[in-house]
Amino acid sequence: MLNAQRRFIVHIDIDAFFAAVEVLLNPSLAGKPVIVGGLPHERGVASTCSYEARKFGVHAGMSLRNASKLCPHGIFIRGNYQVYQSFSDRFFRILHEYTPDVEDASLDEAYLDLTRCRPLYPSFSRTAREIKARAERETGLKVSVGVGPNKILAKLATKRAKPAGYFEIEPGCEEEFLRGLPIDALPGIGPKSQVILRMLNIQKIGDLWGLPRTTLHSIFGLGGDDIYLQSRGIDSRPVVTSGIPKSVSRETTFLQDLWDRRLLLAHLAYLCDRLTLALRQGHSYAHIIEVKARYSDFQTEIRRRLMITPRQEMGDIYKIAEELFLELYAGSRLALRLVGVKASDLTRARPLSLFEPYSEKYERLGAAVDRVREKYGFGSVLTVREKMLDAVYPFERNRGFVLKTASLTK
Ligand code: DCP
Ligand code: CA
Repeated sequence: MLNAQRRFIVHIDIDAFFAAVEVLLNPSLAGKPVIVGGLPHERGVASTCSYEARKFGVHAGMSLRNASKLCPHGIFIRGNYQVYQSFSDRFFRILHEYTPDVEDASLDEAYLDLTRCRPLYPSFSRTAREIKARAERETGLKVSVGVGPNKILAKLATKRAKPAGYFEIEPGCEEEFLRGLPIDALPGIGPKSQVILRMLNIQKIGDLWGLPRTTLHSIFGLGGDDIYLQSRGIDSRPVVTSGIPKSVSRETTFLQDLWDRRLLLAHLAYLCDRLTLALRQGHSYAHIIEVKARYSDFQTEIRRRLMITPRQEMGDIYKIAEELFLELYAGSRLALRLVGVKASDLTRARPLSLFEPYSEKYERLGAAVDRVREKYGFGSVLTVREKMLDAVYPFERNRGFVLKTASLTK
């Protein structure tokens, strides 16, 4: 019966992520030692580096100065987080097509639990290989994939698979797989514990199996129990899908306080556009839309609307935001210094309404807009209203308008 309960966990991780993106964007870097994080003379550390640079001993977290000593001919790049984020988004979007049970362990690393999807996939192994192939084809980056019956074994399998490989721990092969690995492969064994274990002449995971749980417990306390379980490849942690955020908001302060209604609405439209992009990315719909305005005297006012039918579509959300804004702004004698829009009471449920037949039309439209933007940049699809901002803000092809509050153009 053990096999019936055996889970099929896939761990997937992009190789040399930031560096690989830089190589993809500038193919002349291929095969060269690339170090991302800053220029050689700058303070700070390397975020990562290509495998070619690793041969010189460079690694993530090393100071740029040391990295440039070890690898004087390395190509140093400051890096662009926003670009990496967009590759990460694309990566996760692909993974979510295979199962809802996706845990994002970091920007470039995920666990997938395919167990629930048995009816969809006659061969889990084939599916896991297909996920790898698709992620590589559609991001242009190399990934490594490890497969096992739980998270720890899947992650260790990925380590074995690197670079660019696939490694699956077959049922019954767990012991053989673990036996020869060094103890520092286990995430639960910190540097201090390693020193103690080495003094006991324990180098390999297999060497740990000779120690009774009570012994490990008496040396390391609760950590010892964990080492006992980890060394045997026992891990019952579920794959945890990231929770839906409580709300998403976008706001901006203006370069100068504003009176002009049309220009204020242009800002509002642009913020709604950014907001609905986030909703689509999070596969969420909002039950509450809220508009915030701050006057030149710093007084802040908020208007909100509850919708029984949750919304995600730009046109709908802008219309509501505009109504709320005009209500709020009507008769104001003061200029505004900030405007913002917030979506809350988020849900992943597909909206159903008694009065309007549910249609996927808007979702398809949103997805089409996203595809165009992915290719040609956020600014490639803007409404006439949003385009008014052209006169006010610098425009970047990928990011769209660069508003005053930079983080909000994310
Ligand atoms: N990162 C960072 N600072 C660190 C470690 C990592 O900014 N100290 C960033 C840069 C990496 C990305 O996170 O590209 C992913 O981290 P990984 O540990 O997965 O390392 P890489 O993807 O670079 O290499 P590997 O092939 O070993 O996974
Ligand atoms: Ca990685």
